[in-house]
Amino acid sequence: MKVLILGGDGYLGWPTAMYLSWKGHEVAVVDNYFRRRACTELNCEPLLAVPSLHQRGELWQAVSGRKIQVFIGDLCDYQFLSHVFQEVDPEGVVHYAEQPSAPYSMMGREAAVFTLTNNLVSTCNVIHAVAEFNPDCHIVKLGTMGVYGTPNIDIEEGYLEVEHKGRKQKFLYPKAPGSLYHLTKAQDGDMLYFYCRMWDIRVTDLNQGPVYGVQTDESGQDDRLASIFNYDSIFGTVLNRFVVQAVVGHPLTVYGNGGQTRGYLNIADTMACVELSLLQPAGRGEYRVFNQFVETFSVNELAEKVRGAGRQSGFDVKINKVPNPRREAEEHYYNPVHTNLFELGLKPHYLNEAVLGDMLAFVKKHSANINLDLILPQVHWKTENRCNSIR
Ligand code: USQ
Repeated sequence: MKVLILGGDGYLGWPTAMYLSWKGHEVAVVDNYFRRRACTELNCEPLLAVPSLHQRGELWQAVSGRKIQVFIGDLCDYQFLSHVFQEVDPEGVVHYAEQPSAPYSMMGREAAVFTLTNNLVSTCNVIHAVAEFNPDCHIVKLGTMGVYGTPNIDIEEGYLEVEHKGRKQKFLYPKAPGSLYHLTKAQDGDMLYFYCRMWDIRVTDLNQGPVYGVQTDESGQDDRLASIFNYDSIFGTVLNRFVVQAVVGHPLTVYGNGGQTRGYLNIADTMACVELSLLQPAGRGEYRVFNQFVETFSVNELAEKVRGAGRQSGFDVKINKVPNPRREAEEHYYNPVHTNLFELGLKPHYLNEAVLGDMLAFVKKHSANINLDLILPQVHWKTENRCNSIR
């Protein structure tokens, strides 16, 4: 299949490109280097420096014998996107090209406007490019479980059937996102659903939980192929951060009471879910939603798992509750349905001591690069608490 990966330089985009390329798909990647620029500007560089996207493509070709076509540019520029679309003529587009960090989106006005503009205009342009150049092309957009918030009822996969005054109707599941970033994912979902109804495009929205892990089968062949791995409080996801904190002997930063529960998945499962969705596409006019995670944990449970695995690997891991910089429920009901991807054939990886042991070993190998200043949270959701250095 000819696949265009938008955001192909990112934490998930690059491993997905290699995964699909290794599986025999014809892959092209696009990126505007937002993540690299933001890390440099905010001085929160990833654990290991990564070669440019062109260099990654060349390295991959040397290792695998397969070619990944590279385009550098901005999806908010429709002329650029049109050029890429015509050149690649994709059957499937994987849209990862959104500003992905909740704390970044809450840093201040400029970051908020950038997040809104980038995430919504890029999605709008992708929809228009599909409609203009190949209306049959399937859009697989990375969404987030965070669009649902933490309601006191079970979370269904995208839709909820409501009975009201004796009549029934299926609606998109109500959304209650907890950051501006998460809000843009609710808004882009609404936009895609709208164009499915108006123009009969095909869309799969993958409502993904926080991802953990760094190495995949493909990047394991050469560390220079590894994903961008952030452990700072802006771009790092919680389990990746805890593993780094364990290695440097910093107490694990549990925010608030630590009862916040989310659906987690291994980076390898993200790759598999994207391929399963591409190979079994949504129908014309269908807005299909999958809840993409494997198991749920509270932050406290994650911290205990890291402490246990850390002990096995010789690290003395301490846990410390820090005041929660976010506004989120710290104790809540959480029971999301997640059967669709399993029905499509997902063979999940579970979080266990071996997986954590591999992550600890990888981080230890690069531990000389860890900057302790990046561990504590810098961005506070309430404006009056916002940190001066970020404001
Ligand atoms: N947390 C801590 N300590 C930390 C970091 C985070 O207790 O040091 C807590 C947070 O308060 C939150 C939970 O861990 O309750 C998850 O935080 P996260 O930073 O791992 O995840 P989040 O900000 O929600 O965003 C990440 C990705 C985002 C994706 C989302 C899926 O950055 O792109 O959409 O996970 S979900 O969380 O399901 O919305």
